[in-house]
Amino acid sequence: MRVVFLEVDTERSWAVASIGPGFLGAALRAAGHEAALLRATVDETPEQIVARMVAAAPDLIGVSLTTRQWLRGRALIGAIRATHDVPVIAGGLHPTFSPEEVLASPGFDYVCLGEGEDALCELVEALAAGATTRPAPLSRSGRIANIWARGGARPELRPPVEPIDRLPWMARDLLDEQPGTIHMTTQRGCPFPCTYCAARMYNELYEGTGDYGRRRSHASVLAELEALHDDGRLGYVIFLDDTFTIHHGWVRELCAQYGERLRVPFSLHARVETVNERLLHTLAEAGCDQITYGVESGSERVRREIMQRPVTNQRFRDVFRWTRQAGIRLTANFMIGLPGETRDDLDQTLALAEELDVYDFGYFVFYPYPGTALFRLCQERGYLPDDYLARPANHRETILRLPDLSADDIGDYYDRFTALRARMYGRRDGAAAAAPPGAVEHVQALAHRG
Ligand code: B12
Ligand code: SF4
Repeated sequence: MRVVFLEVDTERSWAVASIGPGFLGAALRAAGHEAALLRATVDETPEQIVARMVAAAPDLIGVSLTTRQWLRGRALIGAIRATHDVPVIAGGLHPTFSPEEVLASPGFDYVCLGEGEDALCELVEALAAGATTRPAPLSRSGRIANIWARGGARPELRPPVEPIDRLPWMARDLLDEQPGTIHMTTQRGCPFPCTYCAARMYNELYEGTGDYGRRRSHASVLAELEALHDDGRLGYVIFLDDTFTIHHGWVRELCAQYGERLRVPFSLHARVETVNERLLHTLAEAGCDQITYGVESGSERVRREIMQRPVTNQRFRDVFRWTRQAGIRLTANFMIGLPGETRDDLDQTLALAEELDVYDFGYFVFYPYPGTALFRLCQERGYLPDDYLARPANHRETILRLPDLSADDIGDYYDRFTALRARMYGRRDGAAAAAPPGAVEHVQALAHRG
């Protein structure tokens, strides 16, 4: 069977395509099926995308959706299905935590909850074996774990893939990477409890079925990188893991071998609580040239009481100083407009952003992702409008009605962050001219979350 993954761009394509289909496509190919990618760029009309999709001749369309991609994804799938009778399955963070809403939308036959490699292969086998009516039947027993069919009941969840090394390496042609830049994931799951984060919700989803937190072996990660190196494709490595620096022993061992065998510059995401001076020097010696830290707020109260991130501002100052001293470039992320935040808190955030003086930073208006603790709080307190799923999750304007901050207040702070960033870009103009090609794009691709 031929599965075509639809990648739904919501902005100019400055980044890699969704990671999920990279893994899913590799699993499908290993099972003897075909996988292809169709990227719907922002300039294309639905008619153009429908025509390209029809030409791609899918037996099944797969679409990976974050909440930001949901609105356009829904419209495109609706347009495709209005003229083309091909089954559609959606997966990723948004369908996993809003499955009923996705299945209620025209054109969506199946939703995959959680990890998709084994589930999608099973669905494709069932469809290939002659399931003529959709969305059911699915298998001899009528059910496939993780796959929710429209009109059916919520499925069982299969345990997380174990060992994670058994998964084939990502199908890189489905990632749409810039030549020379390689995106790697070495782990799944994050152990921290941040209340705004959708990534950590996998831990709750999988509670009772197995531990979602897993990491690949050094041998697996290095073998993949070496294969890419031998192909002449390894110019820069972006580690996409939520928090790369959780287990120092694992990181030190990887750095020792990476530094010896590959020596290609790389970047990663970390939390300030998970690094120390020694680790930062080890990373720098192996080739790490950039780290993105989630700062999120300059108000210790907001981090402690609202975000469940009880870390002090002094820790940021210390870690940022050590990172600089190790010769690693710094990027950071901030959020604006959380429930319970005040203008005073946002003044503190702006002040800390200015003080930390990073190479680049991302600043995002808070959007409550379905499934998260803050989503539930916003719903319970009536901050969330009823039609929230029909509103864009663009991180530039708030969808909330908050008692302590108006939409205008939030817009005002967003503009002040924009001005701060413009001043910062102005200051570093000379430095940017001297930066290696592609470095600024790496920063933009990485400065995207907490
Ligand atoms: C790498 C990454 C990116 C990359 C790639 C994006 C991607 N979708 O893969 C880039 C840099 C492009 C990116 C950008 C953004 N990201 Co991002 N990103 C991540 C990150 C850190 C890791 C993703 C990853 O490596 N996944 C590994 C794969 C294997 O897991 P997976 O994606 O869940 O896929 C599995 C299953 O979900 C399922 N599945 C997935 N898709 C499909 C499709 C089908 C058909 C099926 C059957 C199954 C299936 O099977 C897969 C394999 O098991 C996650 C955090 C996280 N841990 O998920 C945030 C995360 C996905 N990003 C997030 C956000 C908010 C963004 C941005 C909006 C940030 C911003 N403010 O600008 C942008 C815009 C993204 C967009 N296009 O909408 C949020 C999304 C929350 C939500 N509910 O929408 C997350 C969860 C981070 C967070 N803190 O909450 N991001
Ligand atoms: S924000 Fe980062 S550290 Fe917090 S739970 Fe999410 S991925 Fe983990």
